Amino acid sequence: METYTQKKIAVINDISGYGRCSLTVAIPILSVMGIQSCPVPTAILSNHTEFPVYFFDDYTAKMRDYIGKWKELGLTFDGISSGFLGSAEQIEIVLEFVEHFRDEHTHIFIDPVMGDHGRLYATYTEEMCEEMKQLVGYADVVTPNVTEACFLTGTPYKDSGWTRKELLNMAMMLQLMGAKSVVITGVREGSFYTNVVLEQGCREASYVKVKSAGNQRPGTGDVFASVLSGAVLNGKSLRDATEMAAKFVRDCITKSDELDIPHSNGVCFEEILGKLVKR
Ligand code: PXL
Repeated sequence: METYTQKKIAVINDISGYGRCSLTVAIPILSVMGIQSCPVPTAILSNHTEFPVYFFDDYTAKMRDYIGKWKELGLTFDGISSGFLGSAEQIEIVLEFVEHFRDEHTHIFIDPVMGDHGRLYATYTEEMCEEMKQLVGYADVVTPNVTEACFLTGTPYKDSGWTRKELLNMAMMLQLMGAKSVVITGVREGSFYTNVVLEQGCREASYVKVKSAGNQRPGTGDVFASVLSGAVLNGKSLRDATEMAAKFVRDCITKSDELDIPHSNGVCFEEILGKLVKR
């Protein structure tokens, strides 16, 4: 059994060469927060799928061999996070990974990257939705956006006009599916984005409101999930971690608009990464 004082997280996510999302966001953010990130690639893309064309190489067939070596080496992790998954079988692989590597201290972060603006991503199938419902049951923290929360709970989607009661109901449904704590991200409330935080054992949610700084962009969910997992591993409460993540995303959007970064290029988080440095 290894013993390290620095925290380590296995990051199960894709690598997209252009557009700033998934691993190209997670690794630098976790590093600057003082955490060792250990990627498990799920797919290799030339760029994310919100561009009109993309090359997509599914890594499912290789993942069990890749993970098998980690098992042989007896590696251990303080955290496991999963993001974009490219096939239904891959979701099974993540379930197996969690079953094998978790112990009573491991934090499991499941970001059910399925879609946005009421629609599933181009690569997402019905079968994957069903598998994802199971994976959510293993989460210590699940971080869906509103679209994903709707797909997971069978709730009709709407762009705006969510009541707190409706949001709390969705978060409770996700807990009934097995997730310990739930953070529903980026709910538009007037000129604010609200994040609904329902912690394990709580009957009431807390609502982390951050003034909107501009439109959400591709990859903001990945930035949010990375900061949140890093902050929780560094000992912050889920509410404080949510606030840190939401404010960092807001600042990324402000900076990207200031620098006139095209929408599809995501957020230029690199410019303000220093704000996350662990002191
Ligand atoms: O940001 C989520 C994400 C991750 N990975 C890939 C994506 C997207 C969103 O479009 O296409 C490949």
